[in-house]
Amino acid sequence: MNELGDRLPPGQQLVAADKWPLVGERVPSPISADTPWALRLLEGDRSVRLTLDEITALGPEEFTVDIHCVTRWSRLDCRFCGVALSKIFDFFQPTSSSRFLRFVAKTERLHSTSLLMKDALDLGTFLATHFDGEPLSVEHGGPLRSVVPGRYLYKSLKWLTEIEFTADDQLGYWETEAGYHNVGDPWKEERFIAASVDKQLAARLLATRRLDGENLMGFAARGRDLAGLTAVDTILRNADFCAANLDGADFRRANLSGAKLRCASLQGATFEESDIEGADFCGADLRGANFAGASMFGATFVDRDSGDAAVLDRTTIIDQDAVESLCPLQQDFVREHAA
Ligand SMILES: Nc1nc2c(c(=O)[nH]1)N[C@H]1C(S)=C(S)[C@@H](COP(=O)(O)O)O[C@H]1N2
Ligand SMILES: [Mo]
Repeated sequence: MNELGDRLPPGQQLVAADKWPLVGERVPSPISADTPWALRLLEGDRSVRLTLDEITALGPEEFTVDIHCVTRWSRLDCRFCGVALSKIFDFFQPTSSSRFLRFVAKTERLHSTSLLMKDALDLGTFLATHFDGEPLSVEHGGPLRSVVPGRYLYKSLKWLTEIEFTADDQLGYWETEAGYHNVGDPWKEERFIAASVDKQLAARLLATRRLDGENLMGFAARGRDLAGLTAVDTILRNADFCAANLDGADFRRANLSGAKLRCASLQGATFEESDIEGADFCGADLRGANFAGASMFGATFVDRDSGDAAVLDRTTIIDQDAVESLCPLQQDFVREHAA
């Protein structure tokens, strides 16, 4: 246990006090000045529209909550203002035939996420309109976002425009696209569903060391000798390369979000333009590795508890703004060793 006692879930680290990273979509669909934001509540063929003022009139409250992103950063004591979901329930009175909630965003891809109604209520879900006393900024989901305390932040939807009450669960965007766990309890580290890559395909790919363009979420290659591997444009979310030999590997534009590369040998490997958010490089040998253009929120290089520390030196290339996006402890470590 660390000095934060029981407030930081396993595998999470704190962002700098003044930082709130942006994840996922950055903007809602354009809204015209003459159509004010509205929230549609929907069950079967019954629907009700509420304006922001009507939502606020249901009883505004303050909520101070900790947020935990699946890419391993957390932010404590976030001060929101908004309306409890329970008040929306009291107002709309969904029937007993609905068990799930589907939150839908006003964005181009109609981003959505779903939850059990009971869980949403038990966790104290609310609809936020303000953050730190100011209207919630557009990039963080203003004018209206849902916040589900006690779940990874992908369950908290930016630019909320519809809540549908349904009998059956309909998986959301990240849950289908990224394989994120449909519950997402940070205390149980429910980050990803267990994806399994076809065994024969995996064996063939491991033999040829050519993974380019494949979709290999959760790929298991712990301890393998894969020097010179190519994985350009490969989806390797949550893959396990712990202690593997990946010297000279080519991970350009690969998605290695949440991947485990602990104690891997990665001398001269390239991660240019890749997504390594929440990836674990603790204890990995990163001499000569190139991270130019990589997105690396929440990536870890040193593990304070186990002492596993990546080997970085002046030949390790990491962009300055990528270093700044790391959590403080990781930043200090990378600054001290690289560059
Ligand atoms: N509409 C919408 N909501 C979304 C997302 C998104 O891409 N679109 N991403 C989710 C994810 S994965 C996270 S971690 C949080 C990020 O919120 P933030 O950008 O305010 O930190 O929003 C969640 N809600
Ligand atoms: Mo996320």
